[in-house]
Amino acid sequence: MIVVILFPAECGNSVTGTQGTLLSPNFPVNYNNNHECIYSIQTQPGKGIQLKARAFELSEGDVLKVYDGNNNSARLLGVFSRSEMMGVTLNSTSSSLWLDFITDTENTSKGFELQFS
Ligand SMILES: [Ca+2]
Repeated sequence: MIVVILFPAECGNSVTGTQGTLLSPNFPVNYNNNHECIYSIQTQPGKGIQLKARAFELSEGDVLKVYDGNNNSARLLGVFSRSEMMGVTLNSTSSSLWLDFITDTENTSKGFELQFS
């Protein structure tokens, strides 16, 4: 059975399904300083995940790290700040993605809206 998650995950959530949306905390209102949010995505075994940003706006010093697996020791697919993830499509080789959103002590921005499928 395929479970489709239609509601967005919040900070620190994990989602299981073949498509969905991930939002930064408070999106589209600015995220907070000194945050670390972990998102994990799990799709069907044997299937990869494609991840794209519909919106991506981080302040310098705040980063989103994307790992190809189910923890942060998996292969790093990319580290993104400012608007660096706009126009980028990430493809996992595993059936999970692990995202680590880390904000520093000053300056916040709108954050991100990511779509996976
Ligand atoms: Ca910041």
